[in-house]
Amino acid sequence: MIDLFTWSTPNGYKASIALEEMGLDYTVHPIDIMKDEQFQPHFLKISPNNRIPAIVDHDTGQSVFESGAILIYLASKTGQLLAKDGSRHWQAMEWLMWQMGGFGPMLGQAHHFLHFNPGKADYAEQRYGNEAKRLYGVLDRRLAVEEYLAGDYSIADIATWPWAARFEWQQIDLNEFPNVKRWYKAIAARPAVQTGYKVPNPEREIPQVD
Ligand SMILES: N[C@@H](CCC(=O)N[C@@H](CS)C(=O)NCC(=O)O)C(=O)O
Repeated sequence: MIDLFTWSTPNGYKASIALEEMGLDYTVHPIDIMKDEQFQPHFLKISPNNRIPAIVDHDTGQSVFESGAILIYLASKTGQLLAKDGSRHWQAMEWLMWQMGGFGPMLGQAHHFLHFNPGKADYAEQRYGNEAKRLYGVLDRRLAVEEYLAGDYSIADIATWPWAARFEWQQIDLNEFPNVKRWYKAIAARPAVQTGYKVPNPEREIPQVD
């Protein structure tokens, strides 16, 4: 059994979607970051950077924070959704790190300035709006030559897709990125993604594109 500490955010969805895809049993512990629950001492013991998601695997006694590390941990535990070695393994790692270092952090800033605080900082809105478009272009070019980021569906897609699901907050029109749109819809149709997206809030609906 695995304990999952999470909230309804892109980084949280990565963990719940992976657990669903891999068919692992888990117990959800909501950490309401709007109420500063991420600063509770019991949570800081397993996630010292006060951020969700985090897991505790009671089979092994291992706790893991940072969504990328959680995805690699779960893939290693189950042997699923990450090629064991060779080129496809390293492609998945490349795109996972691209998401962790670029797509997630830059889009997080786009949410901050474009969605939550419009009109407060023109430079920041331009900077992160342009960076969002650039990153979607990178993703689109990759998905023009591969069905998924590392060939087969993998933890790299699970890391990236929940951030693309906030395209409206980022002022991104997925029709301008047809390969991303095709990939987005294919992943949105997966039952495990639909279930994982409702953790911990069952009322959350996946944003749809025509
Ligand atoms: N690099 C971390 C980022 C996690 C993160 O930013 N989590 C946000 C929600 S998406 C959070 O917990 N924020 C609470 C806070 O900033 O105090 C990861 O990928 O796990």
